[in-house]
Amino acid sequence: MQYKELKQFPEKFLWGASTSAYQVEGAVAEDGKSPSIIDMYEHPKDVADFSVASDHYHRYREDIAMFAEMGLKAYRFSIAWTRILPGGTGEVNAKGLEFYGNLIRECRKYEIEPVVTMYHFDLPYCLEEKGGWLNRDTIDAFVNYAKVLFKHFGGEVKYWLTINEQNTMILHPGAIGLPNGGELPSKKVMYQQNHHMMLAQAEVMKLFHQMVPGGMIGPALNLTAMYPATCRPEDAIAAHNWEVLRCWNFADVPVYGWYHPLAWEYMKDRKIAPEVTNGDREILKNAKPDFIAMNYYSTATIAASRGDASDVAARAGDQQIMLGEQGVYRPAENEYVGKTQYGWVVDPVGFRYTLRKTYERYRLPILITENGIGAPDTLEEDGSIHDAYRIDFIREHLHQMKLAITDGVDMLGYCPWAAIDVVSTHQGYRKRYGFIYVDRDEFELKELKRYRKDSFYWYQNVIRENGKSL
Ligand code: BGP
Repeated sequence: MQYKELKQFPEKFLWGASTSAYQVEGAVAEDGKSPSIIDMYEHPKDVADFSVASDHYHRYREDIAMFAEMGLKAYRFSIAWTRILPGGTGEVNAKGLEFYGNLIRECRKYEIEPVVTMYHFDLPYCLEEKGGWLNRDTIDAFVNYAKVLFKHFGGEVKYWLTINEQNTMILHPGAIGLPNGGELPSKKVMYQQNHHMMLAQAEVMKLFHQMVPGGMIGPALNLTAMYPATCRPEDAIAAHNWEVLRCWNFADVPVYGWYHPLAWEYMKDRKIAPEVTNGDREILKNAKPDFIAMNYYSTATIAASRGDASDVAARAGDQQIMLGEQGVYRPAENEYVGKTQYGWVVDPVGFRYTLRKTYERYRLPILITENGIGAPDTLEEDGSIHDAYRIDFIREHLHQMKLAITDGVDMLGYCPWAAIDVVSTHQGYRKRYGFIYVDRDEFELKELKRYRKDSFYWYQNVIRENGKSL
């Protein structure tokens, strides 16, 4: 659709930026925090671990002052479950409450809306030892954790995200690492874990609406529209297969209260459907999100399966690299889009396409909770960082978002990845995303000084003019 005039961004649009606890905070063993599964990973030897990260735990005041200078209206961060409840459940750690209370108040001081992710990959390790998400007790533990958060912060935080990228955790378990020496669980096990996460999420959304009237809560999913590799009907079916299994199956459950019908049949056929206990359907039916949070990085292009082992790529993938599945789909190349140096497809038009599809399916407002480009930025001698590629990337995505708004998609805000440089799970500090540069190398911490990148000033201007000239 072409328009004579584009709509403008809404008045109260949440111009923000994101981080997650384990990637930004550091201080992994301070003030009573217990280890999470992330802390127990075997990291690739050439990648920094997360023990100091960007030292946000000690420097959040300085960081939030810079976010305020950039003009952020929202800051999306995650709370580390292991700081609040070091035992996973049970005793509350006052120091943990104090840290996030301070962080929230610091945001409020500058009229920055805190957007809180309750769980961003970092399950308490003590719960993992008891079976993690395969153990139904973890559902109760998550609900109990949520109760603590809503009680203490429900009055000060309006926007909440339940679980970050449940679809990445389930479909690309290796992409976020595994506990020490861990082996990849079977699909049957993964879909059972998924079911328990879904139940936990539903219970938490219901609880939230009782405890935080006027607040808004939703799942944060990694959504990626799929293109068929050609107009061959079999390619279109394969693209649909994978879009359903990778994306819609994870959003249908919180919104409609049950699995996507195609995904359910797929799981049953392969004997990987979860065991459903009496009462589970009720729990899923009785909860609803207020919005959909979307992490968008790329689209993917999909061809029909050949039905043999060649459908599955030999290399290990990450969350944006599609691997293929025999009898379901195989990944294909798309000559119309670019790629980052890490092989992630760059597709701003695909962003509009994904927004349209998501809104069409769910008719709920959408909050972008991640979008961005990873690159090895260079700190110049004069303290500048010329990240024109990041400005181009975000500008083009924002323009497409404006078109989506004009198409009629209800957008709440845009929180790209990342507010400040954070550790990338696979590439450490060699792959940066922030508007603010953190001066540290993979293993040399230096002074962790902060520098404003060119994109910092550019985004500041976008926010100042509420995206008018995009
Ligand atoms: C998303 C995760 C983020 C972040 C981002 C960039 O999937 O939710 O936590 O890691 O991807 O990923 P990477 O650092 O692997 O480039």
